[in-house]
Amino acid sequence: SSAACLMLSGAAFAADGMTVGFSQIGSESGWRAAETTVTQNQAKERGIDLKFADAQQKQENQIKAVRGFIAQGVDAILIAPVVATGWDDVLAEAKDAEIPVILLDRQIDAPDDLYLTAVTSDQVHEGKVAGDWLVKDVGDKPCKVMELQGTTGSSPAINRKKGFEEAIAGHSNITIARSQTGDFTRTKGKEVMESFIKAENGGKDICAVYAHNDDMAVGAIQAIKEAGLKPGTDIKIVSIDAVPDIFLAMAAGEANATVELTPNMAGPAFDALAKFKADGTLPPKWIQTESKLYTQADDPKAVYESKKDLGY
Ligand code: GZL
Repeated sequence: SSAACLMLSGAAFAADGMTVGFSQIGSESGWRAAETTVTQNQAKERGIDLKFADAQQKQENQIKAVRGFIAQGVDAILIAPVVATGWDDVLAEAKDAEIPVILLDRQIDAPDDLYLTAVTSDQVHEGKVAGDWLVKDVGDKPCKVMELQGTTGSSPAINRKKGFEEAIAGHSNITIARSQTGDFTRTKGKEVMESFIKAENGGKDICAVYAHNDDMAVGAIQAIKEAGLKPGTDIKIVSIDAVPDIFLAMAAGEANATVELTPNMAGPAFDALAKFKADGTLPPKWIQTESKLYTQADDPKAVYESKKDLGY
């Protein structure tokens, strides 16, 4: 009917010609770089003019960027919030300006009327999947785990820790003996792992590494090898993101498991935005993306090939 096609064209129209500001955290990890690439491609495909701002990991730069987007009068704002707190004021300013805000890949502690929706994975579940894999792998053998946490105060760091601890709670033979932030980067992940190795009898007392993202796991793998130990066999490696390089490590027997995080948060975000702009439909406050466990049994070489050109 004409109403229906008006509606459809309305939806399409709402996406075309929109200007959207995107406050991105930075490029701390391969996954983050892929999210940026995918978001830019999704915007292009939809005729959206994307204004991109890189915050170099600083919340104050994100807040500045959002204020700039409000001043420009953009149609909508995407934010990947580096930490979970401190957003209420700037989001209230966006609300007053009637500019919808969508959160990508991380949640915040703020009233949910301050944003249209949050497109994220279930980060507690990710930690649980990682922990469940280790529980199955070690059985009732004593296992000292080194935890490399994500950025302090970020929702993934808080939630992935929570989920992993839930998984190992009923297994007293598995303990998190040391836990420190590696800020989601390879460099810091390697540095922190070097200190853990020094503190744990040259690494001989370490059974496993749980890294909140693959980039820190890759750094830890380098540190383990430089200490003369075999990652993947002497020390098991489990992490999250499923970036291409973790599959290279798996194919070499140097990593054991990862939980996939799609870099395409923008697709669902732009769909929700187009509908909201077209007919005022309010999306759910949380649009959840899938999580999938990959291990060495999942043809890591083929998975690497399928992911290597996606912008990581
Ligand atoms: C999680 C996302 C995390 C990735 C890291 O949703 O915010 O940030 O797991 C990235 O690789 O740094």
